[in-house]
Amino acid sequence: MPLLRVSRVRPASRLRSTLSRTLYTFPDRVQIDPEVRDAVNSNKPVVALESTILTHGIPYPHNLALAHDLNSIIRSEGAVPATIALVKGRPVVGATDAELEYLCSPQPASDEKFIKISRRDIAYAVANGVTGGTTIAGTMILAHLAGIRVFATGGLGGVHRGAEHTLDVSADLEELGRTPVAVVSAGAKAILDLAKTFEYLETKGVHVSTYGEKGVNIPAFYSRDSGIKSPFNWPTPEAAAAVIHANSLLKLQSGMLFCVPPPPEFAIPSEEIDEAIDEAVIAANEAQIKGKDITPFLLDRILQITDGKSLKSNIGFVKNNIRMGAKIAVALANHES
Ligand code: PSU
Ligand code: MN
Repeated sequence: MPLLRVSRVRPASRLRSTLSRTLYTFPDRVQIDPEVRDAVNSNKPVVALESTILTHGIPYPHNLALAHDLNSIIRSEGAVPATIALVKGRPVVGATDAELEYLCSPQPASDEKFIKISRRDIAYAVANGVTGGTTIAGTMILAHLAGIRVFATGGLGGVHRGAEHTLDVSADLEELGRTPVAVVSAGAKAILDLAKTFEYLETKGVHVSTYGEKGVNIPAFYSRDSGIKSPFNWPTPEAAAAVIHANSLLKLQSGMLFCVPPPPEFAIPSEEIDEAIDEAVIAANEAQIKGKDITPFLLDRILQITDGKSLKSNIGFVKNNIRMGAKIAVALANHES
C-alpha cells in the first residue's frame, strides 16, 4: 500500500536530480548536449546510444549512415537521442554531428586511433585525453550519471564460449547487475555462450524480458529464437515502461534487459548463421585473439564469411531496437507525468 502513495511523488525525477549532480556540476569536464539536459530535467523521453558499435562494430561508411539514421528514428518517435562516447578524454552525452563523423572515421587496422571503453577504461581515458567508443557497460555508466534511463543498441556482450577456461565474461553483465538503466537489444550476441550468459544475468538479479506475448523465447542477435526461455515478456512498450518505473521506485539499482527479436526480414536463420559463427570462433582461436579484441574480430569475420549479409541484418535490427527503445522512453515519460 505505501508503495502506491510513493509512486505519486514521481521518485524517478528526484532520483535523477541527485545522481545528475555528478555530471552536471563539471561542465568543463563533461559535455552534455543542452537539448538532452533539458529533456532529462523536464522528464521528456531520451534514448542513449552507445558508440563501440560505431568505432569497433560496424565498418565505415555504414557506421556514420547508421548513426544519423538512429538519431532520426528516435526523433520521429518523439524522443531525444543521446549518443555517448569519450572524445579526447571528455565524456560526451549527446554527440554532435561533427563528433559522430570523427568517431566513425575509418581507423588504420594496425594502429587503432580509438579504444573500446568499458568500465575499467573510463578513468584512464579521461585522465589521458583518449577518444573511444563506449561499450554497453561504459554507456550505461554515463547514461546513468546523466539521468538517462533508457538505452537502445544491437546486442549485449556476455559469457564467451569456452569461458570455463578463459573466464572471458563481458563487463556488460556486471554493469547490468549494478546500474539501473534499461537496455533494449536483440538479446546477447550469438557469438557467445547464450545459455551461460542468461544464467549469469539471473545470478546478478537482472530483469530479462522479451518483446511479444507470453512464451516468446529470448532472441539470438541475428536470429529470432535462441531456444532459451525468456523469464518474462513485454507485449507493449507501456508494459516495459511500467517495469522501469517500478525498478526506480524500489531503488533496486539493477539494470534491465528488454530483448527485441529481429524482424523476420532482417533475421538470419540460426542454422545458417551458426556455421559462420563456428568458423569465426575457430579462426579467433587459431589467431589467438583475446580479451576485448575478440568481439570486433568475430563480427568482422562473420561479415566476411556471410559476404555482408550479417552486416545488413545487424543494421536492420539495430534500427528496429532503437525504434522500440524510443517507444519505451516515450511510454515511460507518459507513465510518470
Ligand atoms: N553489438 C554489436 N556490435 C558491437 C557490440 C555489440 O552489434 O560492437 C559491442 C558492444 O559495445 C558491447 C561490446 O558492449 O561489443 C562487448 O564487448 P566485450 O565482449 O569485449 O565486453
Ligand atoms: Mn571480454
